[in-house]
Amino acid sequence: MKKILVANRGEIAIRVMRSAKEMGILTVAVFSEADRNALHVRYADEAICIGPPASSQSYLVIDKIIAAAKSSGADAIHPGYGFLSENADFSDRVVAEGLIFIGPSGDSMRKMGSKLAAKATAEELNIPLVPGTAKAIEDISEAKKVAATIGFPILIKASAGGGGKGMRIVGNAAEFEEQMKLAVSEALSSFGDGAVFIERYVASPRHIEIQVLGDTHGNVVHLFERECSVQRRHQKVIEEAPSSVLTPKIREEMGACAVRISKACNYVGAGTVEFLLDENLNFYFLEMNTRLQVEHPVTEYITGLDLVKEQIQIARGLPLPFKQEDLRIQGHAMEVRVYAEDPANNFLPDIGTLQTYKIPQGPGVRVDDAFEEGMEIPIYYDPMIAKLITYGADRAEAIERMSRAIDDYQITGVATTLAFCKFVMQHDSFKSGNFDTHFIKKYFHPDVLNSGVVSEMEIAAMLAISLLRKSQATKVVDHSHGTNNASAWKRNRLIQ
Ligand code: MV4
Repeated sequence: MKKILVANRGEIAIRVMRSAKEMGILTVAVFSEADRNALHVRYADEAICIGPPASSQSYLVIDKIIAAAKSSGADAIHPGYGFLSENADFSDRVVAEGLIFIGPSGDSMRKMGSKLAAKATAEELNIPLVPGTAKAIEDISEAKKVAATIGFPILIKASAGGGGKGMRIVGNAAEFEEQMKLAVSEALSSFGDGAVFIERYVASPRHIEIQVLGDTHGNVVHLFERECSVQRRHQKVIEEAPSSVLTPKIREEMGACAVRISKACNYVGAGTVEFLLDENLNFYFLEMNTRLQVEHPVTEYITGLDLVKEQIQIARGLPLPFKQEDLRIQGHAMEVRVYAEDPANNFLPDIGTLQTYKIPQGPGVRVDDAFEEGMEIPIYYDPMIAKLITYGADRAEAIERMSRAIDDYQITGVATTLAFCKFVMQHDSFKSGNFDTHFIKKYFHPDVLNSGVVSEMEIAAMLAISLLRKSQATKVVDHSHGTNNASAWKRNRLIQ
């Protein structure tokens, strides 16, 4: 493998290219017309325009990606996450064209792409599942009986869905039939597949996922877990590794289940097996994601591995260079996703120019981004500006470092979720590790972003300083030593 085309954009395209460069492999970027000046284009050894801004006319068009690979002489394609990364036909096509797909086969993707098929595989392997129907529901009265034995509330899920799409909670038997019909028609129109199934509704779950790596020789290891329970409308906000609640025994059991299900679908490359964990620490298999995930850096921090390099070596046909017993968790890592969204305004995406953009630095701080000061956030794609990842000897240090890094992050020109992430880091429930997937719904209200940040006394002090400054025109030194929650750079901006 001498040249990799990265079929993606933004931070993940750059992330992949960095590892390729370190391995002496050339890189090819593809870009839409909206991304002409994007950093992934500048970072690559060469770049090819693949069409108009809409991803349906550029980043999602298999023929254009293949043509770009051919014309650039790339011998491999890395799909990143999102876009074509979990498209089984794309994986097959890349291989059929004589190129290397850095990821699993189309067959593995298909086996895990259907939730019902994945659950059936898990059941055969004695992997715990949430009680429910094992097959698509065809007979509503039959399903109603199953629901009654499981007990309400139950959850209806679409087999072709994922990430929470097409889910419906049903509180009692009276609502069941109507909700069922709605779920089927929604599944049909959204996914072209009306298959739905039901599960007992786990009321206060945590979302724990296990990272796996499989090679082409049948070896599979797990790289422990990530906890992603802090989510907003199925969009992950905070991720960490390890989870603060797993015991070594449960970790080992979940890891073994993840390895078994990966082996069952002949998994090759980096993948993630998702579980729900209930209050009694019972875990249940949910689904498998057949790609490198957004939150992979927290796993890199605690294992010391470079997951993209591992993906590349696996795609080259090399056996995994370590065994399960060689792997250890070291320290604790935390990741927050910085979005151009306004937490004070129902997280509405905010577009605009990054007037100020200065990233935090220092020990244990990593920023995966694809922006520079003065750049615009394009409207066509995901509004994620960056991933901010911190590492510490333990969870408390990772959190303290994250709070500091958030304070040091300087972004003006667009609203961001940074202050919201700081709120989470400072919350007692989060700090104590006592939280579930309802954390944001339970604790977050836009008002919390303002309370305590600037007191009346501080406003009076700022006013006094600013008046003094005007009259003396000399530099004012701030001696408040962070007595409020705003970082010094923000306070000074207020003063000016
Ligand atoms: C559940 C559940 C409760 N009970 N299944 C949401 C995403 C999809 N992968 C599965 N999801 C859930 N499945 C049962 N039987 C609750 C969720 C869920 C959730 C899961 C993980 C992280 C955040 C979540 C937020 C809401 C619901």
